[in-house]
Amino acid sequence: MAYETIIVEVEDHVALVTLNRPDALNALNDQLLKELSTALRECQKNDKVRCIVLTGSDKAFAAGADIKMMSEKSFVDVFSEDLFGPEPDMIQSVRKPIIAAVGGYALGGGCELAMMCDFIIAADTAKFGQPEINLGVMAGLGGSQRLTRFIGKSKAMDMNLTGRFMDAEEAERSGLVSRVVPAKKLKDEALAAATKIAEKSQIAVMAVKESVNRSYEVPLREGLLFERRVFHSLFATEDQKEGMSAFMEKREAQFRDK
Ligand code: CO8
Repeated sequence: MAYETIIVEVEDHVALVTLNRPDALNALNDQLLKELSTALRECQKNDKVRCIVLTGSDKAFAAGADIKMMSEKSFVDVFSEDLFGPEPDMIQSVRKPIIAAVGGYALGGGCELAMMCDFIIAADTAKFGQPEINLGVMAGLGGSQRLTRFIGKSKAMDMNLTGRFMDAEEAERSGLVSRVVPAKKLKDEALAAATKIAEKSQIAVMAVKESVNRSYEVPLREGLLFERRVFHSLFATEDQKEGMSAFMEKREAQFRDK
């Protein structure tokens, strides 16, 4: 499918999805979110894709939801059309891992989109923020919920109430991002991480994603039981036999996703 607001490239089992509205610093509008959710659905169906990297430009991962698109809307408009309701649900339902590679601004909906991914690799130029308060509104895609779970109440309140930006170093220290890399290496580092994931058993990879995400939904006791049962179930796979045999035979495992 031809897209206008994103670019999708598939190579070596990794899909690189690049947000591409440079004139608006990749601000999220209806078209971009629809194209993104369609592309991710295609990646989910495509057997050649084993991991996904979502990125933006050097200047901006995404500077938020499109303010120009929203400015004239009323409550009735946004409530009736359920503005930005369905697409995030679609992104959440992708079972293959999605790495956000964030350089420059990740603000408002941009920060929230990055948090919908499975983990964030940040360039040293990255700036995260929930500045919706400056527009007389508030976060609407996870900035008051996911961010609070990721970095804790105090910092989430600070960011959402003052609208201040957090640089990459603080974001790593606070647990928002998994690692910080030089801006020039951002794409390569994210693709290398994705390639490494693509080499694993995809059954185990999906099990990991489901299990870690579960930890945000259920109490610890339930989560631990879920984890243990999923761990047990992986013993029904050929990949478990192959992985453990390969270790004992001191060779690389050849996973077949079975
Ligand atoms: N929406 C639309 N256009 C934007 C946005 C945006 N969020 N951000 C930047 N742009 C546009 C600018 O208008 C400008 O376009 P033009 O040249 O036509 O005037 C172009 O991108 C370049 O931007 P700047 O000239 O402002 O670039 P600077 O380098 O001076 O500043 C900033 C960069 C700091 C990123 C600045 O652009 C900025 O503050 N942007 C807005 C950030 C923001 O407030 N984001 C939050 C938006 S609201 C939101 O995300 C809510 C999400 C939840 C929705 C949930 C619904 C259920």
